[in-house]
Amino acid sequence: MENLTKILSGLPLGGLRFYETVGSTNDEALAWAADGAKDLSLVVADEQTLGRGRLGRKWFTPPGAALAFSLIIRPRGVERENIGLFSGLGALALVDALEKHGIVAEIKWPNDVLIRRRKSAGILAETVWLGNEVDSVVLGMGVNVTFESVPPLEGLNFPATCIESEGAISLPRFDLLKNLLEELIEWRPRLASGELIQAWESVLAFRGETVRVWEGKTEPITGQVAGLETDGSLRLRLNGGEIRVIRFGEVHLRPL
Ligand code: BT5
Repeated sequence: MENLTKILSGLPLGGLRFYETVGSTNDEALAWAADGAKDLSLVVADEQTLGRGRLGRKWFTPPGAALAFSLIIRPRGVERENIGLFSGLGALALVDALEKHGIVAEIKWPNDVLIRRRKSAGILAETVWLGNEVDSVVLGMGVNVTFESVPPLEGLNFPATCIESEGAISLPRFDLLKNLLEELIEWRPRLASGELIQAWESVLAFRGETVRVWEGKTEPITGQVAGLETDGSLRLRLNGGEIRVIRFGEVHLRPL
């Protein structure tokens, strides 16, 4: 914790809580948000025993191997109408931070960061509502750093990797966290500017390639990844050339 506090000391965090072991940093952050946490309060864990993905899926975070954190954001101004862009903001911040360390990464829509087409990070953004108003967004991110962080093959719905496998043996995870948060804080004022969407689109995985997308339990739609809408929805070009917009929700995307 001392080391982490020191590394993050230059950042304008609202607060910092570190756990050696926790169920889920998102759960801790949701509880803290309900308890009045300030904007940019951060929950970090060394190990998660109940790490969550979307739709109740599990996220694997063994001790000492990964980055697992949740950032509490109190949206203000135009951010309030653009909360759907926060997971893209997190993904882009990670891609930019990795680039600084010479690692090329891409964003698999909607919420994964891939290195060499394998999943190295997942994002779970959860919104706390007060009536019709957004109270806070909890931006949870799990990043695989060392070999031990990569889950066993069985139970994986997409191939996984970690930063260490990609040649960055000497990238300490809390330094990466600092870089990621710096990028995120720098991008945040441009959340709704169109610039973020442009940057996100430029690192979109499978761009121009044919993929299959499942929305809920329906039959998959096949099309080419054409880009993003201004709200972060995915544009898919169908066989006839027509564009189909896929919104966030219960979606899965796979290369063909
Ligand atoms: C995600 O869900 O990718 C979002 C993961 C968010 C995790 C962070 S960690 C900090 C914070 N606290 C939490 O409790 N959660 C957030 P989804 O797209 O549903 O992908 C989940 C699927 O990814 C699982 O069903 C597995 O197949 C696979 N998976 C699980 N752990 C993995 C890992 N460490 N690396 C790669 N794939 C993994």
